[in-house]
This record gives sequence, C-alpha cells and structure tokens, in this order.
Amino acid sequence: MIMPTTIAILNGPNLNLLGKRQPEIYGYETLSDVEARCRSLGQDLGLAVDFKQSNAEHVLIDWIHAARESAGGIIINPAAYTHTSIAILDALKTCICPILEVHISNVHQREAFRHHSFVSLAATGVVAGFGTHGYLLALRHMALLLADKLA
Ligand code: CA2
Repeated sequence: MIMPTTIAILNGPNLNLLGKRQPEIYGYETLSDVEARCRSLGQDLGLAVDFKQSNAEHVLIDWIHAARESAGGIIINPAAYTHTSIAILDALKTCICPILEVHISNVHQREAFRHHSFVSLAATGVVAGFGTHGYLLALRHMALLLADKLA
C-alpha cells in the first residue's frame, strides 16, 4: 500500500481561541473546524494532514524538526511568533520541503509590528487576509507544488 504524503499544518500561540474571541478579525470558525476542512480537502488531494497547535515556541520548533524528517511540506501559521521568532525561522531553514506561511488576517492592513515576518525568509509562499480559507488555498497550492505542476 502506498502511504500518502503528509503535510504538517502547524499553528502558533492563541490560535486555540479561534472562533471564540475577536470574530471581527479572525471569523467565527474554530481551529477544529479548520482542521476538519483541511483533513477533508487533504483526502480529496491524496494528502495526509497532521494538524497541530501549540502556545509554546519550543514545541513548534520540535514539530518543525519532526516534520523535516517525515513531512512532504509544511503549512505554518506561526501567529505572533511570525514577527518575533528567529528560532522558528532557523528551524524552518533546516527544512528542504516547501513551506507555506498562512495568516488569517491581512497583516499588512494592521499594526506596523505585524508587517514584518521573520518566517517569510524561509517561506516558499505567503497567504494573508483570506480568512481561514487561506489554509485551504495553501493546501491546494502545496498539492500542486508536490506534483510539480507549477512552472
Ligand atoms: O492573522 C493571523 O493568522 C495571525 O497570524 C494571527 C496572530 C497574529 O499575532 C498575527 O499577527 C496574525 C494572532 C493569533 C491569535 O489568534 C486568536 C484568534 C482568535 C481570538 C484570539 C486570538
């Protein structure tokens, strides 16, 4: 039996509160809703989805280290660590697989401190401002990248 390629979808601090606070910025879907939609799309695309969230920087780094060994691609919403974490950037830079950075909100329309991303230095592409649909866009794009269907 051929095992499907796994895509690690990693989520940073406070995203466990998705759908429960600040819906005007982040919408009404919970992170469990997003996970279910990613799993379902992953099935359609022939990809296994390993969806995780942590509030701890070192846990995210350990998951990136694990993904570099086992995943075909990484989709990451590092949340506030986007703007602060050289350690997460360094971990991502050790990965050879495609890395897609996702932000639910349009970070460029928000406070100036959200305009800079350390993680973008390691990212193949960035999705921002598409709400939680951005995760699905990233997953579809990942499938094309892995199938080498992009010029
Ligand atoms: O837009 C995004 O996805 C962000 O990565 C979300 C982060 C923020 O620090 C980034 O600048 C942009 C914040 C995640 C907090 O998530 C919450 C969700 C619902 C309620 C409260 C927090």
